[in-house]
Amino acid sequence: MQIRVLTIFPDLFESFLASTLVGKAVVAGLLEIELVDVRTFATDRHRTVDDEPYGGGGGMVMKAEPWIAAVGASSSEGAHRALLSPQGCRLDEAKVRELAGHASLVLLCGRYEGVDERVRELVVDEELSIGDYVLSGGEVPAMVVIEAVSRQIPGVVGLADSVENDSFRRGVLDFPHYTRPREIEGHSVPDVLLSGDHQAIALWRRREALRATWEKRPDLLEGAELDEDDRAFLAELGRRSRA
Ligand code: 9D3
Repeated sequence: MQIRVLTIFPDLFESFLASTLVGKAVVAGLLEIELVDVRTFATDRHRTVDDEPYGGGGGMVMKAEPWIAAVGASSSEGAHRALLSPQGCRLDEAKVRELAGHASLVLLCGRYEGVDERVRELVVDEELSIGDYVLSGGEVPAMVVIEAVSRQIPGVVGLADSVENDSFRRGVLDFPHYTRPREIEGHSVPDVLLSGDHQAIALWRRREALRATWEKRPDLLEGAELDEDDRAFLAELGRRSRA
């Protein structure tokens, strides 16, 4: 897979790429990432990338031409072009899998009050947001997209020393984790985890995962894959809470 990032702050990506699983995927040849500095596509003497908004108002708007030129120069035929923007479709695990299905992605990171609308009209296939809160630009959202999409590439998660957490695929949150020491300020590791009884541990983990989901994200249970035991346990939680 190939991802091109169009930004006026390519430096923001350096330590992200050097220090994370994404960087390992690049080194392993599973992923190719290209950073494109949009400012190099500005043609005037001062390499201007922003200008005042038509119609007035506060803030600056990113000029269309450098973006259109940057996409034209760096977009391989058939690449999927996504603009990170607060007006975008909210990113979730289903959207991440869809993005990972493209052989080539181009991520456009806007800044300032926004990007001239002609960029969206002419060279963008879709707009993506990472959630309903205000950030300063599309760079951090692009890192979110890159990290989530990379994990979908076969072999990438195996490069980490952790195993994949596919909780969102099944609609249930993760179970609680513990490591040494056994006790901290009166808070002990549950005995079952020290029992060596793998079946009992698996049952405990499943139930704690269900409990966490029920308490923290009950909305996820709607789409969760649940068996008869799961449903019985959730029904019991419900009865206990009403008692
Ligand atoms: C306070 C400015 N807002 C006026 C209503 C508009 C606005 C413009 C530009 C808000 C944020 C931004 C910059 N953000 C992004 O480019 C962005 C973003 C985000 O802010 N939140 C979640 N996902 C994304 S993706 C890109």
